[in-house]
Amino acid sequence: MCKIIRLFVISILLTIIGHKDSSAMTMTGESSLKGILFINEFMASNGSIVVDEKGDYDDWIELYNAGETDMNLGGMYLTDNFKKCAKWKIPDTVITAGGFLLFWADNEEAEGPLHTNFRLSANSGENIGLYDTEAKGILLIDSINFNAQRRDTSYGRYPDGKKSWQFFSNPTNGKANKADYKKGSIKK
Ligand SMILES: [Ca+2]
Ligand SMILES: [Ca+2]
Ligand SMILES: [Ca+2]
Repeated sequence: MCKIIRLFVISILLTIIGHKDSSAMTMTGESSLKGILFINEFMASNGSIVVDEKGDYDDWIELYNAGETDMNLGGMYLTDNFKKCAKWKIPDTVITAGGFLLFWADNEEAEGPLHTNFRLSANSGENIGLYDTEAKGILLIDSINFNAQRRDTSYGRYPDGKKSWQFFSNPTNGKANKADYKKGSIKK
């Protein structure tokens, strides 16, 4: 929904200013950060794994910066609803090159800067979307549509930043994802 409206606006703008060279713009509706910044792991049913600053076992989302430079995420957006891309604006916070950053999806923004205004649904599954800043058109950086989730089990990419997703009985909040089985025995 957001994407279609944005592309429409961009095409109007290009028409108005007579701009023929669109190389500087991402006409596919995807951010230039796609493939660099990832939704890497999340947990929608945290019963006993990790607590936030207030001692709550809340849902969490881990981002991964596969790039070679530190990145300020300030102004980017996280959402659990693809029709509301700009649901929660990430405050000024840096994710280091090759680093991980954890957000609490607890709908308790008063608890700190990294607490979103939504939770994740473990029963029916839901969406997570990461979008670029308003100045960059709120273009899609990464997204995941997930099904029902298991208690105390996270779901994430393995290896970090790659296409394949799997459940982890040993969640790695804020750290590199670790497969449950031994390395070398991965079935493709
Ligand atoms: Ca909390
Ligand atoms: Ca939700
Ligand atoms: Ca992890």
